[in-house]
Amino acid sequence: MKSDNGLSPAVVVAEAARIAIDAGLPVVALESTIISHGLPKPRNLQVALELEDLVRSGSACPATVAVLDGVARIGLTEAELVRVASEEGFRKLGLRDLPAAMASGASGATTVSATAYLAGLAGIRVFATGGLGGVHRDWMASWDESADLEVLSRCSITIVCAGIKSILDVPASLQRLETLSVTVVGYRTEMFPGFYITSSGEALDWSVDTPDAVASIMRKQDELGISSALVVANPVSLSEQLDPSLHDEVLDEALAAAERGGVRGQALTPFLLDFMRKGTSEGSLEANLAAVRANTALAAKIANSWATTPISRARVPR
Ligand code: PSU
Ligand code: MN
Repeated sequence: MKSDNGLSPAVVVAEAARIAIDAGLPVVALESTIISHGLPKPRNLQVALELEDLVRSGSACPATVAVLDGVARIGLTEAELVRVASEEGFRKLGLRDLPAAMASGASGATTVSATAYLAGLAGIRVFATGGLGGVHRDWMASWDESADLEVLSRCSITIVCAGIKSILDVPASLQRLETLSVTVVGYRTEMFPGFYITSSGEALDWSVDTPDAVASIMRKQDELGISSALVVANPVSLSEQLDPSLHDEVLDEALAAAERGGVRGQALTPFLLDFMRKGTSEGSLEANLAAVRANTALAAKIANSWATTPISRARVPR
């Protein structure tokens, strides 16, 4: 059964987002796992609301994505954002989890993989997050590679991020993105960002300086019929990065603690992020937030460059 816009009734696009998408206005998708599993309560709710406001003040329509009571929602009300930020037992849903969660009426936050897929279904082309998932540092033994990477190889989405989370094996993750034919461009940088830190030390092949330049690449993807993601890697500023030596020191402790505790699978990334936050007296949290804010603001600019109806000719619906 399909509704008017061709989507299943279990996939609901909020009215403001639907109007904006249909009118070709700028829209930015936001993921919810960073809210439910990546940030501490109650700060996470403030951040969820702040990110949506940042998109609006960048003249674009925000659409945070989550699954609530078995319904995939693209665009949440404030009450729904409160559920994502505070409900106990809220699950973490990658793309493969969506059918099971929806069939059982479960609620959960969507990761980059699930968000990219659902945003694409709804016709949203631009998405902002903090740091992508990637290959974990013990990948040769654990085979733990985030589904984010493979899903980005088959979703037509432009994702603005501060690189790959530095708790991961960044060179291996970049190698996987190359194998998967995902285009990666630095935003005003020749070096791939390091999530909490400005540079990962890995060089990039391509760099752009303006939102219009990103939109030009998106148009070329379409002209070529390429339906994989475009990763726009936007580094956290030097003044807002986590001290790199503190980063390396605490990360070693975090990885050792995860190993000792046998933390694996979906729990590993949230465990490492939380360990980093505590071990850096919230320094990693501030760097993470600086990155997400900057990525969200840049995503709004890219959505404006991409939109067929510039915002000056129509107001963003609320
Ligand atoms: N960016 C952040 N914090 C996060 C995430 C991204 O700044 O918590 C989330 C995203 O939802 C991403 C997920 O998809 O972490 C990756 O989890 P895993 O490594 O288990 O695939
Ligand atoms: Mn994993």
